[in-house]
Amino acid sequence: MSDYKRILVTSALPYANGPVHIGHLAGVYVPADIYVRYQRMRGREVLFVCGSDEHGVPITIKARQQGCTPQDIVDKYHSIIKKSFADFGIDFDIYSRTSSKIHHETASEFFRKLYDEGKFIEKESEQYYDEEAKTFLADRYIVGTCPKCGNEGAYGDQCEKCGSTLSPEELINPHSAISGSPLVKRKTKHWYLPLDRDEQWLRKWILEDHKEWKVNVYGQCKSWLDGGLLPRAVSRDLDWGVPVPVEGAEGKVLYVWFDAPIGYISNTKELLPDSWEKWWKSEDTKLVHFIGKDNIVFHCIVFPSMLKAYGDFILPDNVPANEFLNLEGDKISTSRNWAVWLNEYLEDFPGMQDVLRYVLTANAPETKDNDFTWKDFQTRNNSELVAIYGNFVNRAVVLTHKYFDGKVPVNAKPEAVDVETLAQLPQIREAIEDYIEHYKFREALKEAMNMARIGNKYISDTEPWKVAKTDIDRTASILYTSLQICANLAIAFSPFLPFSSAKLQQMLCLDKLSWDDLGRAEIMPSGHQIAPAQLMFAKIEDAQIDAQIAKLQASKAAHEAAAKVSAPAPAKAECIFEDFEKMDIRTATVLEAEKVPNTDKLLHLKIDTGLDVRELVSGIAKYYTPEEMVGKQICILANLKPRKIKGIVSQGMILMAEQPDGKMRIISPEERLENGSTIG
Ligand code: B3M
Ligand code: ZN
Repeated sequence: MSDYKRILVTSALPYANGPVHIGHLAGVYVPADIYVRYQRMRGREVLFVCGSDEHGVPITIKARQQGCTPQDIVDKYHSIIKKSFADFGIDFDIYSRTSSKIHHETASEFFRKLYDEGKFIEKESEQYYDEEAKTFLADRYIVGTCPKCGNEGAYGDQCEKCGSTLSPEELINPHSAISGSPLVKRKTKHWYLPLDRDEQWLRKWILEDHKEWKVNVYGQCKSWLDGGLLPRAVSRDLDWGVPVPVEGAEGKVLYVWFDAPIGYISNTKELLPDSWEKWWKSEDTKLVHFIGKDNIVFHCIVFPSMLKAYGDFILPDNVPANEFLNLEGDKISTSRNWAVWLNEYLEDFPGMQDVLRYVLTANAPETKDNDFTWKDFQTRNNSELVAIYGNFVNRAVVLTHKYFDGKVPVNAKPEAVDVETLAQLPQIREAIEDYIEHYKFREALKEAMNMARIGNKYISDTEPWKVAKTDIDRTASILYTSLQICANLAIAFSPFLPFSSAKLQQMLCLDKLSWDDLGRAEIMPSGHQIAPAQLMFAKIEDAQIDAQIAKLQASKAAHEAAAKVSAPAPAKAECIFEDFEKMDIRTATVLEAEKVPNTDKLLHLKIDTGLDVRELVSGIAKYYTPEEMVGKQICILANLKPRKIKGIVSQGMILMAEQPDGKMRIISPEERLENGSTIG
């Protein structure tokens, strides 16, 4: 902190196309909030900026799916996300959004300055185009069959079924997701940020000057830099986003990863129109970006390169990115609904924000991916928060009321054990500070919990309830010491568990918690009145945990059932050529067709097989009307033993292709052949 005057903290702008889940909270927002609360308590000038990221292709896809506008989508999720953050005490100075006017202006001006100064390169490239919908297609808008797993709904960038990363070229039968039409390529012009030109200074700035960055962050940057940087397109052919402010760029917007980080700047500007520049342009501001690991390259390489190209801006001092949090051993996934959504958590565990904050910090994916399990959640609540922290505070406060009318007693008979116990507090303070300054929030929280452990052990060992029978002066000293530890706990936990600290502060009737008091042995003077005990943490019963696990299992089962419906039929047992040869398969043409009365699946057809004219019944009425069938060339199994169906003798069977979900299409030769042509 030494040579900085103020700290600007940003946390990744969540996409406004869904609510936030525990993975977001654990990876980004809780650590950022702990850091900010701590710095504020130390009296430092801090600004904590965030907002919704409201552009990008997935938002437009969701809008299309739901038959509404992208603005409708972002309006909905912006408010859900904003509320979740407020509910969990994530204490932003501003939470704004990138569809705001000020953001559009700021991002647009940013681009324009770089453009005017010739900082971009312009390039024409060939992009996929949908001639029917008259629009260029982002990779997400291209669908086809996955070459790896056969999923027919794979996207041009990824197959969500098997998880493979794809490019549109790899898809089998790629077509537009908008109109279904085949793809054509068209020339289009875009602007690129020539990152290759920045390689030199980026290497020095990161690899030499920021060796202190977290190993996961440093390592990822190093591998990007070692791999060589390429120019990156900063515009897209899309109609949702910040329009490219250049003549002739109609139908083009800034790439979402170009405008989103500028959102940090526009949100600061929105909050502080007159003084935002001191936060972004003066060397004595320390800029820290809290993000998840998938955002590292954008914050460590692309955004710094944009800022440097613009000039005047400071670069981040640190980018403490976290790894991912898994859930019950599985990757958190929105599409599979494998997640704990914050809004749902609060419905099931009202008022228990701090429990989640605690568990997510204690188990934070700081150096590697970590797993959240409901059992661990229950254990940490019951055997740490309830049994240690809550239990200690409760005993100290209840006994103070019992023996001393709720007044901090006089420290009448101190002993070595009290002095030794209190002597540990300043050491813990130092450790917490050191850990937080180095973004090691799990360790810092462990220290705070150790303080509670020390208090709990102290009160158990000294047994003031027993001592009271014979030596009330000694009881007074024990409770005096215990209450001072309680006050220390309220401070130490406050960045991590703000709601519980506020409760404890109220119980102890402390006006304000000040970090400067942490470690002190006489925060509350003798005679200071405290309030009655309140429950700090409640035990979580097995039934509550079982219900959560059942909820997840149900969502997994639903997902698997859905997947089964669309899985291809299993392969049949091997057969020999002679088996196949037995079948007389040939072409035929439908002469007449009508519905079979009183059924909704069957059509009654008269067909010309080249050998004869015959009748058959086929279960295709759901997929073809009689009128559509007349004149169609089909393929039939001609020697199938005749069967009577609804009173009609059906002589043969039409060959159909059936998709896993039941959709059917007739099979016919690529071009019309004579009726009776054999198939084999
Ligand atoms: N919207 C969040 C994400 O990747 C992305 C962050 C932008 S930060 C400028 O989930
Ligand atoms: Zn696949």
